[in-house]
Amino acid sequence: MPKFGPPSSQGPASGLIIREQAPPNLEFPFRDLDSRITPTGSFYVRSHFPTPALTAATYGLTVGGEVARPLRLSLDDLRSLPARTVTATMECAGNGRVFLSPRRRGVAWELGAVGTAEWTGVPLSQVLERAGLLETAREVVLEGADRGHLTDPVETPGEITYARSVPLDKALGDVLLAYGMNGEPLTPDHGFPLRAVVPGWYGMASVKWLTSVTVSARAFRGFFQTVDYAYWETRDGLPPQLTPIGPLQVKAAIARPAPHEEVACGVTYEVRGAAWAGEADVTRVEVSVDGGTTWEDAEFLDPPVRHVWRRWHHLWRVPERAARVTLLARATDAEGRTQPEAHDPARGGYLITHPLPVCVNVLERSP
Ligand SMILES: Nc1nc2c(c(=O)[nH]1)N[C@H]1C(S)=C(S)[C@@H](COP(=O)(O)O)O[C@H]1N2
Ligand SMILES: [Mo]
Repeated sequence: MPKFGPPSSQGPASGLIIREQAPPNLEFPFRDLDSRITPTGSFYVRSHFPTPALTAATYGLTVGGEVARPLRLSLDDLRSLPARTVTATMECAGNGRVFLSPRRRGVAWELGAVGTAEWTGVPLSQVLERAGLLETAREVVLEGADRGHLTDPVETPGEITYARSVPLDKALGDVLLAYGMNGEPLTPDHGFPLRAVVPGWYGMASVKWLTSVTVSARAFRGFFQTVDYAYWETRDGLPPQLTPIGPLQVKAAIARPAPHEEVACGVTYEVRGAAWAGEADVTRVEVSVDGGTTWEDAEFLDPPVRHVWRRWHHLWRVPERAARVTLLARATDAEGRTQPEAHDPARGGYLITHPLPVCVNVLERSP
């Protein structure tokens, strides 16, 4: 494991799709999916506010709330604790939004607001143990150093920070306070010097530029937990309630062919993609090359690893004549959960897990 020095001065690799210049919202061109680990320079960036300028020397993490011993930890303190490296897939809850009709508010992600990295850091449980949880502890609120004044869809009371909570059992389970990404210090856009990584959850929970951990006795109801990153849930005979988004939902995505790619007729084409889920393993991926009428099993290229996507492929006999073809993929997890046929409007612009159509042009002559 290399030493974690200052952040690399290197910006994102060329080739990320700019969805928003400032703050940086950059998409991985999903057709480029090759390795199981996404190189850091190709990893999507989703930021609500400008990247805060933090330095390793002055950085501090405060730990407070329902704890016996509030703490302030420097980066060196954190690096001196026993480290762990975990591989986890992270997906933005709005990934695939551009496929929704009618259009939804939010960044117009196509397929690439998702990636997989090796994260190195300290388990949150270790830090909470040091602080000593009180009986009243129920949630852990993670707060970043980035801030801004929002006016849409509601006006915030001046500047607010980016903050999200995780329930106590998840916080004590596998949440990591990460200072390393793919064997290097975090880059500024990915949260230098410290971020949370909440494996198996949508990306919004993995708070970047983490500066405070507050143990709370009550459910946190901040902006990014209620107004944003929530969906309408109906249960127990009650009217619909806005519920914070949490675990990843099972999903397969097609990397190749890319939408609107031109494919030569009569060839055997290697359809490739990845599939992921929340806490359970993905156990099956099916592909349709006729718009969903018939499905065939794809073959996995990776073994199952908890919280990590599995790449898959499927050999497609492309029609002999010019045609417009719609490909679809759908995954199933070890608990038998699969993807819905259509997007549930109760999910708004999030949790877009119905099979997304990849329409391609089959050409008579090689493109
Ligand atoms: N402090 C802070 N943390 C944040 C965000 C943010 O805007 N500010 N965006 C969240 C969202 S919505 C996602 S999808 C992930 C993206 O992480 P990445 O930019 O490293 O890919 O970070 C999450 N953590
Ligand atoms: Mo996100």
